[in-house]
Amino acid sequence: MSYKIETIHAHEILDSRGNPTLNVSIMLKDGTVSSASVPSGASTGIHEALELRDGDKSRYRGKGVLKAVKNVNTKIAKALRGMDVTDQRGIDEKMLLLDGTINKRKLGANAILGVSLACAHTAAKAKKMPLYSYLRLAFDLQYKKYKLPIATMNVLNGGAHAGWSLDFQEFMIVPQQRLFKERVRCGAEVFHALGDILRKKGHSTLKGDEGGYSAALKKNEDAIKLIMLAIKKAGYTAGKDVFLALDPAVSEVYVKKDNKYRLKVDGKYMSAQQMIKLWESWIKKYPIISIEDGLDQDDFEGWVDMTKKLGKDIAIVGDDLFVTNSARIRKGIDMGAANAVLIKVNQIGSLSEAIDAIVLAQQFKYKISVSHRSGETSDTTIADLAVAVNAEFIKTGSLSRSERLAKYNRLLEIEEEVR
Ligand code: 2PG
Ligand code: MG
Repeated sequence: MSYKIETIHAHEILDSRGNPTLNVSIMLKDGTVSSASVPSGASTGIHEALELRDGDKSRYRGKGVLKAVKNVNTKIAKALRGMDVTDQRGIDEKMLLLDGTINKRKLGANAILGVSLACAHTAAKAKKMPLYSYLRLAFDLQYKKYKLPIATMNVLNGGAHAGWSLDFQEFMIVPQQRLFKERVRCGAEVFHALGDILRKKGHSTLKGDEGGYSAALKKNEDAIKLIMLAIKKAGYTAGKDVFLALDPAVSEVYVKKDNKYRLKVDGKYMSAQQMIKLWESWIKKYPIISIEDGLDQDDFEGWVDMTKKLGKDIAIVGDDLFVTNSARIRKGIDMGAANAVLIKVNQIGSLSEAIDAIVLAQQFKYKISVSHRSGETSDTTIADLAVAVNAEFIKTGSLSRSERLAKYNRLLEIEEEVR
């Protein structure tokens, strides 16, 4: 059986926000074809790999990705033609060499990632394996069984994902039922109960980028209070059936010159110490099990302090802090910053590097949350990736919007297969 790559083809498609991104398909000599699409963030970390956009204001407000598409269809296609598609590491390494920069600015992390993901999909198909088990084979991952991740579901959107209706970006519910399908059901029921409550109180029930409600509330904390009500109204017990998780994404509200955080909704201007105190008080009041990006992306010292104070009780998740980058994760491990890592494949730009980041984090007992981006497509790779690496968590938005539900629905399918 030959797994030789015959053609690689990229083209522009649109993501869930109506901005261009890449779809890449790969065909093997034997005719096997599969494809993958690349996600895109809004509250991007400054240390992420470079997402190559055209900057030509006459198309898509400068957001076109024709340069990245061209890089795939010419340089990358030429370099990879004839390679064995199951040699995922060899393929990723070849692209990294071809690019030759630290942040993938030459070819674009979006171009490289599109090919990297499409290779995995095509290889899995050629081998007639589900992607989650193919990934274990491709990266020689030695986990014993398959377990479905716990989903952290973003039912109230704020920050850069919802026109700054709230300062903090993501208010998530974390259903803890035994089966994934029960967790999805619970999530959907709480989500709809929250809609009823918002409607009754005269708030908007329009949705933000990740499919959660985006009501403009008087205080950031009101979001949590309403979610607590919704959990009860849906017939569940907070702190038993359903817990809470936050991604305040505070790099977005950090003011460097003053070393402070501006909370417009609360009318406050806070130091790192005050932010930690705020999280501490919320953890005492509410069943919060995880806080992501609770301090700025470059404040490693602050993160160490926050981890010392809160890390025994909850997951302290580094997203913009780590950007799925093994060197930054290594620094965090050495210093004692955070105890969990958010994994976004497009932050680093290749599947191999994302897997390396996961394996490193797991060696040091950091928890893993595999994550979508706020700009998504119907691509479901992250669902399979979460299962492949035994991730504790997956973060893939609310219980609405097809691009979010595609991942939940894929996990429902996987559960049926592995149970
Ligand atoms: C985050 C993500 C995904 P974005 O901050 O964790 O929820 O947002 O993709 O906009 O960076
Ligand atoms: Mg985040």
